[in-house]
Amino acid sequence: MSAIPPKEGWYYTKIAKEEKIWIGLALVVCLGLFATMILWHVYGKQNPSFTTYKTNVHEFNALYDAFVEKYKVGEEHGFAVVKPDPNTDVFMRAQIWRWEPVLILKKGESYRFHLASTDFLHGFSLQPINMNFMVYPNHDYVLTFTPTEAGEYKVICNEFCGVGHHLMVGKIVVEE
Ligand SMILES: [Cu+2]
Repeated sequence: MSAIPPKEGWYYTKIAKEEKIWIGLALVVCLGLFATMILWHVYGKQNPSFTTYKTNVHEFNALYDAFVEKYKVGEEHGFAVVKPDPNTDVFMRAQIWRWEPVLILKKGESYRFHLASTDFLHGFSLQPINMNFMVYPNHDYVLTFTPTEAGEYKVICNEFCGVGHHLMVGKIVVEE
């Protein structure tokens, strides 16, 4: 409750001309930003479209395990190194505090990526090209992905997820 109540009927007083101009300008800026959001999604390169499916930890882990078993070529620092065939489904799992597996992909080939978290909210951030996706638990984010440059890429988590957040670094290698 206010110690200085406004005058009775203040709500129905007319808006001053200057205030109307400000409201108009603010509306134009809002609509401009809204249009930019759509244009950025279509023409920007950081947030391509993806499809999201409902899943659960059990279901995703089963798909993930089958994927790793089928295409595993080695191990590195306790991570499975997986080299999937082009034009296949690729699974990447986020959990405290790791992105797995280490992926080896072929330049110019297309892959259907599945991203999911099995515990908390994580952020998939592919560096240094700066592609970013939110990864929620119980959701499978599917995007078709064609690496266009060979090299070694880092996958870092860009959503703070606890004490080991800074250690959550995965690896994708793109071969010629
Ligand atoms: Cu994190």
